[in-house]
Amino acid sequence: MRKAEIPADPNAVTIDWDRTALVVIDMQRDFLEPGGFGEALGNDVSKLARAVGPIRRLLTLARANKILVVHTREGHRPDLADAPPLKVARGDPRFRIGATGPMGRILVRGEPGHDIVPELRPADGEPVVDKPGKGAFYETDLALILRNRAIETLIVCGVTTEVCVHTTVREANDRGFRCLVPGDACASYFDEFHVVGLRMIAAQGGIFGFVTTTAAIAASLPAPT
Ligand code: TIU
Repeated sequence: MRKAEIPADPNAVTIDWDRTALVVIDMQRDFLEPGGFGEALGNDVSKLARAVGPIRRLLTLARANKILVVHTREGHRPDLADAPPLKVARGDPRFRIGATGPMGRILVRGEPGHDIVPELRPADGEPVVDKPGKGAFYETDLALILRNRAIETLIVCGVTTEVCVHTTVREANDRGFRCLVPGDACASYFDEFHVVGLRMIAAQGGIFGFVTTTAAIAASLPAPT
């Protein structure tokens, strides 16, 4: 047992690092770089870059302290058999899921755009969960991976705050996990959604999680040597 108290909104939480996982949501080129899914949806993808530095710091800390790291990627099979037709049909037909862009077919597994950005590349042995939806538990083996390690607390970071991070935190909360969200290690295409998304998590006594910072997490762990 490695207990720590992490300052958070609305209150500090006590966690056991041996039963905690860092879950990095969808830090994929398709969302962060021009020519992918995020831009196809009409977004300014440069707004997501600010989460990269804090997530790198969390990854370094987690790896140095032997904390489980799980990465997720949103995307679909090349035949799109797992892509709901209504999801595919949304938006400009030239830039839909499965259409070919500068980083390969948009939001399709195995394509360059589906990859995690190079700065945050998974280390050997870190599970990568491919998910067809916004939530990381929906039609994936994430719950099994976490249960096999007796995980009870998730530190959830990544993109975007109000879409895949939020959906995953809500799913995790309903499954009995305690969720800590370092706000600076999350990002959104919409400044106001990022702020309000974090407020929604912590409101009502932490209705489905606790909002903290990368610095607060770092302060509770031995620094990497
Ligand atoms: N569009 C948007 O904000 N997000 C997504 O489509 N997926 C994730 O959040 N990963």
